Amino acid sequence: MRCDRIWRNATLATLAPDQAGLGVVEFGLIAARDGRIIYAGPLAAAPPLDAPEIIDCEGRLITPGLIDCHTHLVYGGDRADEFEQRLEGVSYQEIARAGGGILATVAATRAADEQQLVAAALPRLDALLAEGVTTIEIKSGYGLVLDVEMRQLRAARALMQHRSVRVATTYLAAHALPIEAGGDHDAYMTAVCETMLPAIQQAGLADAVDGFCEAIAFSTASITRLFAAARRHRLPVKLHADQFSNLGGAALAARFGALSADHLEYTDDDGARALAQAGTVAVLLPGAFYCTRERQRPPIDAFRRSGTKMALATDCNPGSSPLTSLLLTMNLGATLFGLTVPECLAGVTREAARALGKLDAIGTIEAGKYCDLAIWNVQRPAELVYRMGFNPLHARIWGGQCETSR
Ligand code: DI6
Ligand code: FE
Repeated sequence: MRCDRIWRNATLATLAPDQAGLGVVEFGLIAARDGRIIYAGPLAAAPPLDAPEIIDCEGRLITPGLIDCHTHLVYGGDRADEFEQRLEGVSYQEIARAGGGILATVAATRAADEQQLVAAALPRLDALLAEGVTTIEIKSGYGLVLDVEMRQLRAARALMQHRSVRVATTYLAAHALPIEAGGDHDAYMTAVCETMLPAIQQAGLADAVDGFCEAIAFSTASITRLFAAARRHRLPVKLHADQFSNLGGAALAARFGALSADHLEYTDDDGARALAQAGTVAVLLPGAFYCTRERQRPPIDAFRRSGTKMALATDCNPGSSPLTSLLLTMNLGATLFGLTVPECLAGVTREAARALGKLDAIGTIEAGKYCDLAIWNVQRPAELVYRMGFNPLHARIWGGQCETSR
């Protein structure tokens, strides 16, 4: 069989769903053609293969390329000043109620043009890519008016012209109520459902729609209107749910067959069961938990009991999670939430792909999928989770193309 490139002499963590645990293959081999995997498995079981380039991995570990399935990577300004206020004892919610928080970033984002948004996002993206990320989800939500929301989404898509990365965009329609709405959530939601969402869908700028269901943001009634509009326009939904209180966000997301419900610190057993039944992925965001010094942990045991799939993401945003490391995110997931090593690794690969509705194309090392890989200078998968602030990436492979080894 002809192919473009072969990686041999590697330990594979394929994450294939039909294999136990991480799907580890010793003495493994991966062959790629036209950007896709055509064989992945034991050397001994490989068909005859013929490639112009054969790479000896010298026993290194290969995982699927990492996927960050929840970020707000594109925004203007920063919120280091609020970080200092929080150190003085002011809470994240107090800052938001006083007109800071998300609205501070909205002002800075509105003041930036598309090029400036791209330029500001690139160093954050590069930090993620340096750790083997090959796909990233990016939300809007810091414009809150049509032209700026579109600008953010276009900037997110433009990142694909600058770097070899797959970007999934999400229209975060209900993030915060803009000041000019004068406190009228209903009128704002009417503008979203009747004007903004249809225009963004028409322009093909969003792969999904998201909202922030919380006392400091939008009620379940508002989110229900948003999700109904998304359904009319055939866009899948996701939800920031149950982060600071239990408004029943998980159950609401499940009712609409959401791709994911994210945060979930205050989700109860019923919410967990609803997610499992709907096949909605629980996206856990330990960076936000850590930065807001939350005490209530998401109900991991209830998720395990109900069979809810769990993903892990950075939530990279300027306020509650200025985090640009998926390796550290795995460590936080293990240490703060008690996730196991296989749960952490599945959370940034297979389950993250599922949370984006892209499991057919990415997230595991299986024939037919894009050849997006991370090659690591480690022997055991646990080494990717237990360290803090250490990056053992050897090479990042995107669409079958090698990037320079370090
Ligand atoms: N994701 C969000 O959208 C908000 N919280 C979270 O975890 C906050 C974003 C922000 O503070 O800018
Ligand atoms: Fe978020």
